[in-house]
This record gives sequence, C-alpha cells and structure tokens, in this order.
Amino acid sequence: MKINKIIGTTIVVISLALVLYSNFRIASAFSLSASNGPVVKVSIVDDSFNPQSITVGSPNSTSGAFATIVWTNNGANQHTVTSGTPPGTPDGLFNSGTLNPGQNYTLQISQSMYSSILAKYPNGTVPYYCRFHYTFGMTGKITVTPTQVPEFPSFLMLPLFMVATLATVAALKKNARL
Ligand SMILES: [Cu+2]
Repeated sequence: MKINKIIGTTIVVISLALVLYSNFRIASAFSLSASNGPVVKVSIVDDSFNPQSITVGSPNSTSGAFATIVWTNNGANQHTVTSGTPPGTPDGLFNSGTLNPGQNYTLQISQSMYSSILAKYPNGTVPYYCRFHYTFGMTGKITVTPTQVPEFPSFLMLPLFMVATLATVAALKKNARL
C-alpha cells in the first residue's frame, strides 16, 4: 500500500537521522579536549567588570574538564585583568597585560591554576582589578567552588546510539516487507 510505503520511508529517514545524530554526538565526546568545560564571559566596560563577581566549578579530576573565563574589553579605554588586591602589587596568579578595546583575555581554571589559587586563597576566591582604574573601584572576583565541572554525559550517548540503531534496523526491516 502506498500510504504504508510513505510512512515506512518517513520512519527510516527519521531513524537514520537519529543514528547520524548519535554518531555525531559520540564522535564529539571522543574528540573532547581536556579543556572542554563551561565558558564564563565577563564584559569589561569603562570602568568596571560585568559581572563583577563570577563563580566557576573546580576542574574535573576524572575527565580533566575545566572552566574557562573570557574577558572582553567592550570599553573605549585600555584595561587590565590583574589578580591581587589593589593598591598592592599583582599577586602573580594571572595578568592580562594591557587590553585594547575589543581585545580578549582568556583564563583557564585548569588543575594547576586551581592549585595555585588555593595556595594563595584557600577559600577559592581570587580578587582581581584593573591596574589603570582600581581607584574608580574597577575590581572583580572569581570564586572557584570545590564542585567539579561536570563530566561530559557520555553515559547517555551509548543508550541513545543503541536505541537509534535498533530503530533504524527495525524500520528498514519493516520497510522492506511493505
Ligand atoms: Cu581599567
């Protein structure tokens, strides 16, 4: 029957799409780099960090995934992202140097960075500031919580892949009979 053929074909097409999607997700999971983790963005304006306070999880000791923080200078002036408490000297954890308008600074909260943070700030909260504008209150803080960055949920991908494969096989068999 023609209508069954159309339904069968639709099922096969949908199933194939599911299998392809699952394969893509599995391939993505295997090609994940250790740096894969949440990316937190901070906008730099004249003269503040927005948001002023951010919180990220600690690196995942199993998968190696860690959070990345990206500051973008959206202001009209030059700024810096410098760890420490003004007006003291920079604490040496990280320092962007001078960021021109439009420039980014990326900080990876890797295992080694996390260890360095805890060595200086046992509560996991790192103060930072702009070397040019801290007198205007241009400061920020990063809190690294002991909660680990989640592992990629690859355990969900295998069942999905299996179901999609079985559905495709079943649909192909059904379609062949019609
Ligand atoms: Cu500044």
